[in-house]
Amino acid sequence: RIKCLGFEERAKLTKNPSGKKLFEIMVKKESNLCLAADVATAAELLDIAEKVGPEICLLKTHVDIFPDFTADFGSKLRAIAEKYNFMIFEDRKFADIGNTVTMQYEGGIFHILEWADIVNAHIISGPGIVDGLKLKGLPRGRGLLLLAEMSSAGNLATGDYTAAAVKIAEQHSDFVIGFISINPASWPGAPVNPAFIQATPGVQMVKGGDNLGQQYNTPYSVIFDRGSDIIIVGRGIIKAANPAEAAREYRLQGWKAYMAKCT
Ligand code: S5P
Repeated sequence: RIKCLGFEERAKLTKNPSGKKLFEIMVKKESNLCLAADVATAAELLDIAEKVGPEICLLKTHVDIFPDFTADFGSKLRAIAEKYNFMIFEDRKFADIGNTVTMQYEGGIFHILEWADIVNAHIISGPGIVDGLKLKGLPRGRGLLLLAEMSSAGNLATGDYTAAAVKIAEQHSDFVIGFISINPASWPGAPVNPAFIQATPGVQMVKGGDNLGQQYNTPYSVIFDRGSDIIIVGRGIIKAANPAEAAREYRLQGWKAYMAKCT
């Protein structure tokens, strides 16, 4: 096994301020846990952010699911993120041409650029999508994750598509901070540049899935076997009887797997 660089060293390799801050928070909080806060309302999101805040390095939102979204949502969430020292990732999955995504990123009702440290994008439309998002995001110190793989059954983000995501990331390493990935240890030429962070959805305490194609692996298999850095956990935490307790358990499992790999 190739010796693994710690998050502390990797913070120094990234060229993007949000990527650097994320690595630093992970070290400080001993957390490689991202909460996928897919709750029903903005009010519930702010509530769960308060409860789970101490356990997470990153909070992932799907802001377009909230019926009660208001213009002050971003500043309220940012205040909680400051208080507990986590970053905010809007899982917007931009997919259009460069010019269109600049408007989707900045405008509309949600003004994602104003409050999200990190967003993500598909590369289906080619590298122009990164140029577009970068035009708005980089001056604000924001970062971008590229979807190199997906967790759902039958998805098409495999092989050459995954390799293309890595190539685009390398060409924009000032703005791209890493990938949404499933098994980066299996990519050709792995491990990829350690400046890039790997974040993996489809995580629960037991392997399995839901009835709409989601596929789950355990924190240990994701971090230790599959070479990821961050576990993204949604229903494993938000549907638990005690989300704060569940988040703590995921944080400990995720961190233990990182320690087993890197020390
Ligand atoms: O390939 C993917 C990419 C993402 S970002 N598969 C995913 O499941 N996600 C997101 O991760 C998804 O949108 C959801 O917010 C979260 C997984 O939630 P869970 O409840 O299945 O843990």
